[in-house]
Amino acid sequence: MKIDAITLREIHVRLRSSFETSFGKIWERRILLVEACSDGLSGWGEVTAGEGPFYNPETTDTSWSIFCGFVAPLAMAKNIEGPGDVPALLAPIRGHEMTKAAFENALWDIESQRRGAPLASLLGGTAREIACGVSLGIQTNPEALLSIIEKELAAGYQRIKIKIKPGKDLEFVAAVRKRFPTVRLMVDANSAYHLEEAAHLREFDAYDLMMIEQPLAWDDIFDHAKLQSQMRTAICLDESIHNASHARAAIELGACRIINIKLGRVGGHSEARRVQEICRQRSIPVWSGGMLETGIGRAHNIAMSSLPGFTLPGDVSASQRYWDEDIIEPEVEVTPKGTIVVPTIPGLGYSVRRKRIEHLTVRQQVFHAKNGEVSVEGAA
Ligand code: OSB
Ligand code: MG
Repeated sequence: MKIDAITLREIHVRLRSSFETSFGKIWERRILLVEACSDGLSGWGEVTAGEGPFYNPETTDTSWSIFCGFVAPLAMAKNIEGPGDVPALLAPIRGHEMTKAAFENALWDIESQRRGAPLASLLGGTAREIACGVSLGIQTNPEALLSIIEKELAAGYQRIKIKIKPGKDLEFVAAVRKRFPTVRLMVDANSAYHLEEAAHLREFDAYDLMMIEQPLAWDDIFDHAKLQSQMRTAICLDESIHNASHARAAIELGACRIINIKLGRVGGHSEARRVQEICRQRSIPVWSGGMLETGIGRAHNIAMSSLPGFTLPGDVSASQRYWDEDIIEPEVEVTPKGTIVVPTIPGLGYSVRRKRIEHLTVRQQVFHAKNGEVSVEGAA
């Protein structure tokens, strides 16, 4: 697989409604897209980093810098067999998983077209549809949250996740449980609590939650194990799991009973499959998280979610919940029973709306490989 060119773009897109987590509120997204070209085929990946270093250390700007300075030059320096070789190729770059994932995933898109096989089956996926849930940002009051939940349940979504933080937690959960006694419900704290608050966190045990996601520090595993031993509700790790060895450590220490796999956070499809496999061998259910992606990142999440072991509804939902107009067509839609049908055509399974992407682009850089030399075009 010879890489002829790579284009890195930054697009600006506005969310249909603001999204608030324990680390802040956002409305406008600055997203990097990677397009790789090989043998006349083009493949796409999305960097899932946030605008600021609040979920993990990566940001749109650090990703731009690492991609241009290190990922693109390494990627074009050597001939690789296929996308499965990318983790080893990029291993000298420590961290920056989301930046590396965008490149590796673009090559999976190409590989899937080259082989004429749908991306999902190329990865080993078998599910024909995936189960969908929604992730709801922190609301001003429980009433506002209840009316949003009513709407999402009417649309068919199979489980509700609500964001929590100290002061905006039990009261909201209690209100939701009272109004919707049987709904599949979970909470996501995005690292807003400390082990010293274990007694407070134990109060969540009264609400029959599927799980509490990432209650403690973003880089912790050990304290989560201590907390899990003190509460009945299953802990699900998100931020703490960057690779398969973290997943193994967390499971063996008893730090979680469920893992949220995010394709960007673990560095791409290859590592996501390894995490999935480790969890499957140990009967730990997994599900796909989301990072407010455009259709390109979403299409990759859908393919990943078709792997065995993705037995719980994920945060992968319809394009319409995020954007007035997505950058793929058709847009991602959810069936009345709350599923997304996994595409069966080669590649991403959706076509990329190049004109729209060009319209949204604020900067781009193109890397060309010619006779073993890399030439660069565009403004940084
Ligand atoms: O923790 O899962 C998270 C969004 C941004 C950063 C972190 C998270 C989220 C979400 C949104 O929960 C999921 C989505 O709808 O894409
Ligand atoms: Mg989370």
